[in-house]
Amino acid sequence: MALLFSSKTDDAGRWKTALARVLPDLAFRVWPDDVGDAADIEYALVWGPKRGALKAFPNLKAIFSLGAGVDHLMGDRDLPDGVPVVRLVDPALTVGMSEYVLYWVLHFHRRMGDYVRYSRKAKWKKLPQVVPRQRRVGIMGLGVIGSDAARKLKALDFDVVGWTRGHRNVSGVPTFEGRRGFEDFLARSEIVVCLLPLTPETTGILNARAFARMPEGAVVVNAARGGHVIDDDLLAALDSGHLKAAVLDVFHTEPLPAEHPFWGHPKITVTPHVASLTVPETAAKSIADNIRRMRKGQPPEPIVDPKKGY
Ligand code: NDP
Ligand code: OXD
Repeated sequence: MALLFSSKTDDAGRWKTALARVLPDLAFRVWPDDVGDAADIEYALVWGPKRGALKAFPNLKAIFSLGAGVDHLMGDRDLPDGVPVVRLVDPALTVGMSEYVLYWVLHFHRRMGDYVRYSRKAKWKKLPQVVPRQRRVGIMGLGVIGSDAARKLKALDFDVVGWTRGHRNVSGVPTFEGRRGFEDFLARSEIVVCLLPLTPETTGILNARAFARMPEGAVVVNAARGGHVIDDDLLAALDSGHLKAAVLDVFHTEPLPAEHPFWGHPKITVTPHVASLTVPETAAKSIADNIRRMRKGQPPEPIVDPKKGY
């Protein structure tokens, strides 16, 4: 009985130690050099595995994503049939994402960027202060992460709403649903935070039309996936003055290429896909809990719906 680890970016050694602490009887193998007997592999823990590679394991019971997002897997048409793909839900990952969202919402709400600029010029200038109840924040995606961020913004008294596919009940957070709700959602949101999964439906959703619907001076924070944004449309919306600023953690190509116009753009802040990092020492518990569930004959959770892509 073994787990196969495959990732170019996550630390195999740290994961091995973290999993050994919570599941000492589980053998840890690493793709591609330490796979051992393919028949031993029951679980895969992966980030962007080589396409088709997971088909080689006849006894594979579950594919665990090393992150909350599963777009790195869903593009693989050669995933083994009938093996569930399981998203990572780790409270520490969620908290990190909410920290990132709250940090940037507070930054723009309190106009800290302006004060940093004034400070550099030795300029003593007070700006009008808006109460959070009058600051309209819109969260795209009220899943595990979006609902946590929305609840925390609500607790700070922001006027926060969410946008989802179907109805979601997040206490005190009104939701807009589906394509039709999207237009109204955008029109009322001064700070738009994208926390959607990347699927065929959400690819390119932050485009010229969406930016035009946002109110003049709106701010975009994308902590989801680079594929949600049409880069040229974002640049045009910022350069025309319609949007005030964008904070981007994720990109079509990562690392963001040195020549990309996002680097150094006066209205864009780039962070290197760090909105929240998967920490093996906490996330191992979620994997172990799911393996224990499966050993008892229960399904792991949450299983990705291949039709929805998340
Ligand atoms: P969930 O699957 O829990 O939630 C997804 C949410 O998006 C749901 O509310 C869902 O709606 C909504 N949604 C999906 N498709 C659509 C659509 N077509 N129209 C409207 N709403 C839609 O995901 P998580 O909250 O766990 O994670 C969200 C994403 O955050 C990940 O997929 C990943 O890309 C990103 N992420 C980024 C990190 C970083 O460091 N930058 C770290 C962790 C995650 P409904 O409720 O109706 O199903
Ligand atoms: C994730 C990520 O999906 O880190 O967890 O992007």
